[in-house]
Amino acid sequence: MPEVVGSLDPADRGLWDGAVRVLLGNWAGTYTVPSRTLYPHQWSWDSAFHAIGLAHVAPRRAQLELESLLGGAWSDGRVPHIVFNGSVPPGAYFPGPDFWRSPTAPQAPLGPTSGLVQPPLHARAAWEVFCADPSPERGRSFLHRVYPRLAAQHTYLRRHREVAGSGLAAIVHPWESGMDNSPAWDAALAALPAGPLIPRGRTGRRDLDHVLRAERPTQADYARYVRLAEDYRDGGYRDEKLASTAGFCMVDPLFNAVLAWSEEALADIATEIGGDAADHHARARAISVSLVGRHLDKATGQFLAADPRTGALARERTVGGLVPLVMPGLATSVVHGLVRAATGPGFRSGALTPVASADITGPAYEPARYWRGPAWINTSWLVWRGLLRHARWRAAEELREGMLETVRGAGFREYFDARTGHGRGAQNFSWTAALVLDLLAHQPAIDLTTPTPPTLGQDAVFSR
Ligand code: 2M8
Repeated sequence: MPEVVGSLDPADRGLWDGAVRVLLGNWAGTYTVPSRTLYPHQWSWDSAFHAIGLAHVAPRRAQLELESLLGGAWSDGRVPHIVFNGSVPPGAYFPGPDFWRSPTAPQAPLGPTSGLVQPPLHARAAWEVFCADPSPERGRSFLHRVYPRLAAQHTYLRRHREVAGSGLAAIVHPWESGMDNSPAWDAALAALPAGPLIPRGRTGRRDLDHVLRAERPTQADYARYVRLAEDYRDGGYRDEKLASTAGFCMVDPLFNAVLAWSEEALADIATEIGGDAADHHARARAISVSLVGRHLDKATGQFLAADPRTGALARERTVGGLVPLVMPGLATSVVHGLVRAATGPGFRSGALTPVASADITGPAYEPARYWRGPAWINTSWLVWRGLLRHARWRAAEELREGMLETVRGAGFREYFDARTGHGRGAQNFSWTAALVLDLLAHQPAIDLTTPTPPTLGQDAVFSR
């Protein structure tokens, strides 16, 4: 039994056990499905979150989760956003393996995968899995195995997605952001030709069989997603056209902040296994400098997405603009602005709530619809880690408690109404469960009932 479990109070012990049950129920042999019904395959950044949670209860499973995903990597280094499970009926998820036709792409592996990517959290997850492993030898041999593939994942982003020497990586589809129908993509999507509507049913959308229509992307959005994915597929999943004006191309603050954070983790991994960390540190810093230079909106203190071809910033404020808190090298004034935005009325409806996915006070806010307002545990967790990084103990503890309170009230749902805490989307959702384990494993740095936070070093918070 992990040490932390003994120190939990009985209510949290129940929450811990519930989270473990969800992860056991969703375990598929070498990885965890995000949801048995809605997402019956392996998803890329989901597996990184799963591994971070599993590390506290089943270190070997945490390793397997990451290694099975990396086993689906393409020869150009890209880690696909979905690795399909051949034993799941092909029509169970749309767009399924037949749609992506990955075996026809020369860079793809033998097994069916998608050709898109997702936020590269994997090196960070690998490092956390190593740190939590009670057997340093087993952990180190895991790092030796995964380092080359993690480094190749970053090389793919640098070689094929980098925006002119900035260190920043562009995404070519909203699915690559992980925040599929975020308002940040509205203008870019509206400028694209609409594809045919996708029917619901055996050959079309399956999500609406499992989740309320009002909680999922609209038909119009879906038609554009599918059209864009088809175009990328029909172009052989090549990225040379990134500089052309056709298609979707955006620089997402969340994606790049996670890239910088993972690049730092690659530096730690390289050091641990006797490699050279200097390049990784330099890249992490370069991403941070470019993101601050080009994407920081000084008026609101938060980061905005932009089309790198025109430099035009998307005006919509979303949780993605707060996640740069995890990056290295931020000036105090930048941290200050981010903390103000992350704790203000745009993203928190009360002290003890998670972070809304889109500005609650903004015109695009929709309380129930997917990434257009509901609070998600994974993005809230990223903001929480950012707050810890910058020693904002009280704000971090309020957010940690807000996430836990929301899950205590509504269960391990996929997302939650940011104002009422009402559960939305899939039930028994894996990353919610995994990250609850991580939240519970971190004992609070402060007691919220004390008026002034004590000064603690960051190491004290992360000691286990
Ligand atoms: C959601 O995205 C998929 C497409 O990739 C979908 O809606 O069908 C997003 O929330 C994404 O971030 C997540 O990785 C995936 C699986 O949980 O579901």
